[in-house]
Amino acid sequence: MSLRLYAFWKSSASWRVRIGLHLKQQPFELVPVNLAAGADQHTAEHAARNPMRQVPVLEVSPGCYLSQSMAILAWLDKTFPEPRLFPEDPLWLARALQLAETVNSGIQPFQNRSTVLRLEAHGIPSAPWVTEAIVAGLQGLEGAARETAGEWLVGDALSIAEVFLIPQLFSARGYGVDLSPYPTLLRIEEKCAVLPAFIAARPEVQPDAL
Ligand SMILES: N[C@@H](CCC(=O)N[C@@H](CS)C(=O)NCC(=O)O)C(=O)O
Repeated sequence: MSLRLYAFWKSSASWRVRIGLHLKQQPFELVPVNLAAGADQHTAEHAARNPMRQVPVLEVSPGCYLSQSMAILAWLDKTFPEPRLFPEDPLWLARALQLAETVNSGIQPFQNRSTVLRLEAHGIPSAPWVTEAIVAGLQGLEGAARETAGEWLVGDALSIAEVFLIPQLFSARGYGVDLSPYPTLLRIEEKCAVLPAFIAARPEVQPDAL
């Protein structure tokens, strides 16, 4: 199967999918979509792949495009079951989704480039607003993780919770957020940092890194 990933090196949602692909050891062709200077996400070609004009998009067969990192990761997990990222047990699955969704719907949309541009178009300085949203989200995430974590964020197995956590911590640092109040999240980040799949997915080693 030949997979093609449309992504931007700095995009946290693209980063999640890169982690998933590397964990599943699936080779893929990377097609950079420059969200910054080129605003490539707004071209007609990209809008045809994803009407939301966002990355990531995974082309799973010629002309068959998946968007939304959670949906892409769910497809990957069903298609390439090892290592499992969506726990089988209903309660553990709900816990993993709870943590991943805290990032996906509770933090990242507030820091997204289009949100920042919209705030600024309305004359609202974006940085303090985004930072507040990140801090509130990380507090929620740390609180939940203290309940669910074992060796990893959800019990003793790596899951989508880590896949969503790692890019979010990087974005938080970009906004100068103090991460010391989140020891559980930092402990897990340290464990992920030495795994080859997480290393290969880092933004600075992507071919389109500026
Ligand atoms: N929930 C979506 C979020 C996708 C998203 O927000 N992508 C950002 C980059 S991280 C994007 O493409 N932004 C384009 C823009 O803001 O113009 C997912 O998980 O895939």
